[in-house]
Amino acid sequence: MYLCIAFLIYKFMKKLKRVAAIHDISGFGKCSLTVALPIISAAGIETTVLPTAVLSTHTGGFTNFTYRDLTEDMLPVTQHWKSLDIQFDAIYTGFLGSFEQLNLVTQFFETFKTRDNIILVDPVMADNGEMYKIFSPEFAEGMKELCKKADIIVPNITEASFLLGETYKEGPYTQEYINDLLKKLSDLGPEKVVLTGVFFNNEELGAAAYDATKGDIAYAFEKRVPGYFHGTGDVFGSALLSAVLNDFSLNEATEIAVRFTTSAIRKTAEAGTDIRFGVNFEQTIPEFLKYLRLI
Ligand code: PXL
Repeated sequence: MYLCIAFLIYKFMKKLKRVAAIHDISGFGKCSLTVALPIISAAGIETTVLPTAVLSTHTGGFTNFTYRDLTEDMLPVTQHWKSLDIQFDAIYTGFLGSFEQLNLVTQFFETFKTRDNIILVDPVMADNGEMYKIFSPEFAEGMKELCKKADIIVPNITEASFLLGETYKEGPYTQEYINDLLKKLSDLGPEKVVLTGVFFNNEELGAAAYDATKGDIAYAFEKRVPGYFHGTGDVFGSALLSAVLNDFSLNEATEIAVRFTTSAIRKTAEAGTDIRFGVNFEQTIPEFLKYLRLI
């Protein structure tokens, strides 16, 4: 009898999954780890962090920021975690500051990748047709190598163009153009590609998802909120991964991530917050948990 009850409790209790999040910490201006850690944790997933650098602010629109590079710590952290036999259900990488960090992340993948876990790479390096100031165009080649090792990648259209060595095109886009980008990105290696910043008209903005295992392409849109907001790619990536690890399909996860990110952007725009400060994802978390059917 007791054994039976114990078995039922075990069967219906959800296993606590664990993510390794490899990004920088930008102290002010919500992005990277200050976004990934709270969002993924709120979604009921343990979030282990490997900080790649500590900055006073992110690099988008601020000047004179401090930058403490943590490259030297990355291999010892990897080795320590390996010695503890820690396992991860997903590895999530974002902003990486150098070729050396790309190599160290590759070693992290080789150390912790299993048949069952997921590698999600957000190739953070560019937006609005341009590389971020601190990166050279050659960096895109290194990021492309990292993307080849991922199961899921989440580039924006500028990053997709750099990864494919193509000229960036301004939107609105056609479905043919987006589908072609998705397939070419997947041909690099990842089975799943979610492209952000997709729009077919000026009223709506969203993402497109391609799952090569199913040959399936889906789009998710919300009403566009005018303006450019920092850190939204990290909010999107964290939400997408949270939904995938809560057993939603890629298409459902994309829809959840688009709704959550847009809602956070809308609140920020309504409050008139400086766009460099990041978006109000905090007060959007209750909504997010409803989308995830956790509450
Ligand atoms: O949100 C992407 C990001 C992450 N980390 C740092 C950044 C940026 C984008 O500018 O500067 C340090």
